[in-house]
Order: sequence, then C-alpha cells, then structure tokens
Amino acid sequence: MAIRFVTSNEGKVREAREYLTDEVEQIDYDYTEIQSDDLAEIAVAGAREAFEATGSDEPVVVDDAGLFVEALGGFPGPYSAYVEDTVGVERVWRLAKPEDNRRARFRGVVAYYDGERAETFAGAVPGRIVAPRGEGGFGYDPIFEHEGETLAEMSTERKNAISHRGRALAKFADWLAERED
Ligand code: ITT
Repeated sequence: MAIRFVTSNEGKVREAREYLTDEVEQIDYDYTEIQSDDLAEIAVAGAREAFEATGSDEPVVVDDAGLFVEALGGFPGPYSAYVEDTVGVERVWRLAKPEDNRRARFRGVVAYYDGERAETFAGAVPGRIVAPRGEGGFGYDPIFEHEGETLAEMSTERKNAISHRGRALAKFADWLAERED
C-alpha cells in the first residue's frame, strides 16, 4: 500500500522512508494548522483536511511535532514551526537562562486517515537544549541533545532509533502490519 505523507518538510519524509517498508509518497499540501495544545488534534484535523482536498481515496498521514522546553513552560510546543520561522532555533536555546534547567522533550504524533478511520501514534524523546552542534537533520536538531549527541550529529538511522518520530512510526508500522495480515 502506498502511504501519502502530507508535509512540506522533506526531512520528515526521509525519516519515514528509512522506517516504513511501504512506499511513502510526499504530498506537499499546506493544510491548516489549527490552534491547539494537543498535537494529536492538530495532526488529525490536518489529515482530514488533506484527505478531502486531494480527492483520492488512498490513506494520508500527517506528522505534527514540537519541542517542549521545561524551563520555558513547554514553549514553543505546538507553535514550534512558527517560532522556528520567526525567532530561529538558536534564539530558542538562548531563551533559557544559565541557571535554568536544560531539560526538554520532543513530542510527535503521526495521524493516519483513510476517509473513515483516524488513528494516532505518539512518540517522545527526552533530552536537553544546548548550543547548536551538527550538520544533519533539520529544524531544532542542532540544539536538541540526547545522550551526549545532538540529533543533528546523528545519522538518520540513529535518530530514528531514538526520536519522537521514530517511536511514533514504529507504532504505526506495527499497526499497519497487523491490519495487512
Ligand atoms: P509540515 O507541517 O508541513 O509537516 P513543519 O516543519 O511545519 O512541516 P511541524 O509543524 O510538525 O512541521 O514542525 C514543528 C516544528 O518542529 C518545525 O519548526 C520543525 O522544523 C520542527 N521539527 C519537527 N520535527 C523535528 C525533528 O525531528 N527535529 C527537529 N525539529 C523538528
């Protein structure tokens, strides 16, 4: 089965391709990101909208993710894309004061919708925000460190093994495999 991954972010597609054995096709449709503090709600609304708008009956997948910095009350969280565009990732790292704890969490939700059924798969990874390091990945990867390495210092394979997206995709892949049996 082909999976239509609705996103403008090629980094997400690259990671999904490493993980899922099924064919992953990128659909660059700009769905409305509803305002909510619930990533699953945002992802399901996006998946429904994209499914209706693209007029095909093949299932779609939307992935919504965010960086939650503990000392900043979970900011930028669901607003991570807007904050990356306006403030930039390096300034997010600088927002935390030296005396603050550096703990953060990346959360992500993969939402599947086939016209009838919506399912969500969540994943999270704990880490710390640090001064930017590494050339790989995308978005906040250079400032998010997990077990001594930033996500931008990891290969896609290594990032998938520990990341919010990898964990969500693993659950999604298991669910797909069970349905296809
Ligand atoms: P689409 O909505 O088109 O899929 P996007 O990049 O806007 O693409 P999100 O709203 O899910 O996707 O992304 C929220 C922000 O978090 C955005 O700034 C991303 O660059 C960033 N982000 C998402 N996943 C990430 C990851 O695995 N590593 C680093 N940053 C990530």
